[in-house]
Amino acid sequence: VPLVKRSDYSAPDYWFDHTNLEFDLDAVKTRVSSRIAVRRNEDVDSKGNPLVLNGEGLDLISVAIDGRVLSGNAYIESDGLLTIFDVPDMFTLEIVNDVTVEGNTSIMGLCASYDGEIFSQCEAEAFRKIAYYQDRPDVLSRYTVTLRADKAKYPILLSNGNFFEAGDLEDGRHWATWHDPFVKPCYIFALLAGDLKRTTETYRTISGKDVEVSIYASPESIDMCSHSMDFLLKAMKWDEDVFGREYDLDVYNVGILNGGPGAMENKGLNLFDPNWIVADPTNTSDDEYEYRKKTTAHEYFHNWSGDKVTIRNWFQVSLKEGLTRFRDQLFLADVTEFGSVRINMCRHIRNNQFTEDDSPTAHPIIWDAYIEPRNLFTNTVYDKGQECMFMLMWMVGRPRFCEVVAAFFDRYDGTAATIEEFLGCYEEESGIDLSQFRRWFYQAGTTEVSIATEYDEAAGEFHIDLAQETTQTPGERTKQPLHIPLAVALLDHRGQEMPARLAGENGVPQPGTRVIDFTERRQRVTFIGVNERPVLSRHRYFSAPVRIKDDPQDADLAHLVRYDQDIFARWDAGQSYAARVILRDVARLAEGQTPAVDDAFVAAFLSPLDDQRLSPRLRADLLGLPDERTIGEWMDVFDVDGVHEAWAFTAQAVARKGADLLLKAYEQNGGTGPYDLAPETVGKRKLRNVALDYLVRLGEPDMLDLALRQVKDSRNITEQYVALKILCATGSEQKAEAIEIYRDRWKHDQLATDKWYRAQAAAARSDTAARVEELMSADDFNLKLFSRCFSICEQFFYFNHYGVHEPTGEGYRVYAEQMIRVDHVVPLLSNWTVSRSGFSRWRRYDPRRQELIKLAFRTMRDAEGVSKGLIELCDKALA
Ligand code: DPP
Ligand code: ZN
Repeated sequence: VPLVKRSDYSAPDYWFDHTNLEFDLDAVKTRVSSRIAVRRNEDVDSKGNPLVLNGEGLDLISVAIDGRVLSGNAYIESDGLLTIFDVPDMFTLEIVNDVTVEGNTSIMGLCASYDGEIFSQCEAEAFRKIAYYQDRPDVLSRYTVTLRADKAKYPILLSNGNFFEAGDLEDGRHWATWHDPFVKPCYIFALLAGDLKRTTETYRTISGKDVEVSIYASPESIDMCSHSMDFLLKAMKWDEDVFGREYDLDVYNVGILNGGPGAMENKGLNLFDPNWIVADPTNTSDDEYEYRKKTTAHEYFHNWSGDKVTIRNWFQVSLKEGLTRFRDQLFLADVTEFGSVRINMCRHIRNNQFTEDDSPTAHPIIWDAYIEPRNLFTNTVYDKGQECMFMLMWMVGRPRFCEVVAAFFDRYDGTAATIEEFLGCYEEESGIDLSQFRRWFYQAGTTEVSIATEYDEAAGEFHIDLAQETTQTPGERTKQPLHIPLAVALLDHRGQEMPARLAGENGVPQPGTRVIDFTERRQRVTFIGVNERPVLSRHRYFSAPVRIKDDPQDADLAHLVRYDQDIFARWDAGQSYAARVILRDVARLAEGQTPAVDDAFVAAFLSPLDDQRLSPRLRADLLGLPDERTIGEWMDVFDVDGVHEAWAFTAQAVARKGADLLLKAYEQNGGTGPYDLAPETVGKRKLRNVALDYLVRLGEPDMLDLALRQVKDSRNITEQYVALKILCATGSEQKAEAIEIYRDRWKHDQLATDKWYRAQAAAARSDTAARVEELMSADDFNLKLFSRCFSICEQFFYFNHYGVHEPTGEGYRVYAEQMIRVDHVVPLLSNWTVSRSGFSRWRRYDPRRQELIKLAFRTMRDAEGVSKGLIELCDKALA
């Protein structure tokens, strides 16, 4: 399998100025006729070069140039390439081919959805499974698309751009033509044909243009789309307000299909699986609601960051994904709470991006080489890429950064751009030199920042000694120091921010956050005029995606947990403190001792619970213990069993000490009606559910009944689902009853039932693997129902660390067997799961687990008929 290298890039030999596509759609076999206006690229040495097109799994019918059908020796088709010789400098290329649609569940190329719609998914390199083309993002073309299909089966015919014309044909067929006036790469081409219902709103843009915004969905789902429509309209307005981005087409269409491509930003025709967008208060939990709001907005924001300004090649994918995720995070922060958004992102990065950096697949944001471009959509590309955008924003302030981004969009509209071009634009607009900052994009690995402090009472000076070191990653020998913006503040004994000046600064000292430009391997920072020993609040608002290594006293951590005004730093102090306490117990257990309750920790950790200055949502966030996976990151060898036991012990200690307050929080924040989605109510529900989670850990029948009652009596899906999930983690009688009640109530509803699977797959128990196997192998479990299969795979193999790594080793066997089954049906999902679930870090576990994990990778790799992406991932993991 060929390796594609960044250094091998060269511009295409030919441009495609216009692309006309005609589809005779059919669920078995579809005929595609393309007519492309081709022009030789004068800027490269291409004279006399053949035209090379990608095409995979297609049945070629004919090739013609300027109306003349070519004979078989004018071209060669082999290994996924169609090479046409002796072409003129400018010509019309016409190709006819057939595509097999039937049985294509891969979510690549032309596919049939679970309910029978025909749709396309082309990112990253699947347009070549539809038509012969230069399938690369830097070939930009204007598209006209005509769809013909049976009118009764496919009354709706959609493609990119603006609707042009439609009409009827004989034999009960009809046609529709769409024209997209803006150039685009083929990976955001899309079509959709089906019997779908529609809901429409008119959006008036900032310049007064009316856009018809429509969502198309199945008759069962269409009434559940009003919230999605609302997200969309809010996102359109927000992008105008914050980045000055106006929508460009006359229509904006969204299609929702079961087994659709997750969420895909095709120009003017976004396609989704319901799990990523449908948000109805009856079946969508609060967390999902927020996630879908963010995803719906994300795909809309791609219209500028991805579609209008696209990427030169797949090495630049973070230019659209990192930037767009940055935009969706900023949007989410604006419509919820900034602190909470940062906490969630940090949690996600620690568990997923840092671990990716510490795996055999570690790579820089700008990759050097790849085999399967689908596997480039990583946590590093999205999340580290997004954090680079945040750092660039901290450096100039939000308003200025938004102007820089707007200038970039204006300058590169209609082109295939690079991250270098983005950084160059930033430098020009801001006057800041990014030569050192650039390393964030080209260097893999997580940077660890060590912090030591020293207070000189006599001199009134506070020194911070910083050192940075980046973890080793495969194939990179030396690591250069990065430019790290590190936000800090000094707190006094009352927890107030102290006024202080950095050595060398003049003027009146100001309290509040200071951003240190940390650029050397080692650097000393001195605050002057410090008249009492301060407590350092560091890494405020997660100002850089780095791991902090410091060793404050327990009392200082407790002080920060009680008082830090920066919500992220406050949360993080609680996380460090909790991890420290749990790790002490892990060590005790390893020596055969019993764990011990740390009263000072428990008291501090519970303090946010009755801090009335905090919103309920933030209180809930602060009360969350770092999960087992995160704790394990502090250990050289992950003691899975020790961490599991010590974690449960600490959670129980918090629950016991806080029982009264937790019960009060439970009672005072509950009883919310079914449809109230106001942020305050959502926050209250969150706090109530966190309280319930702790209370159930007490193991008392009363508390288990409380959870069971919540499943039974609550009229709110979030409350029902979370209580079910909490009970599933127990070995109680109430669990079985809750499982029955929930299933019976929701059996008619797909998305609510998906959560029935999730709740069970989430249980951090040693019998969960067996349950997951039972659920996935049951007759009524259809691997093609994407939202369901995704729900269980994500929840179990990705989130449930203990569930898969439990001591018997069954988890690994189930992992390998189910991934192979999934790979045969939807390789996209198996690749996604395997690339994210962290098993490639098998070296972090004990020798017995190492052997079992390696066996799982070998089993998957050697299984018959598995995808090349899965083989690539297994080979990398075993290397
Ligand atoms: N659908 C994915 C996203 O928007 C890939 N483009 O992030
Ligand atoms: Zn995206």
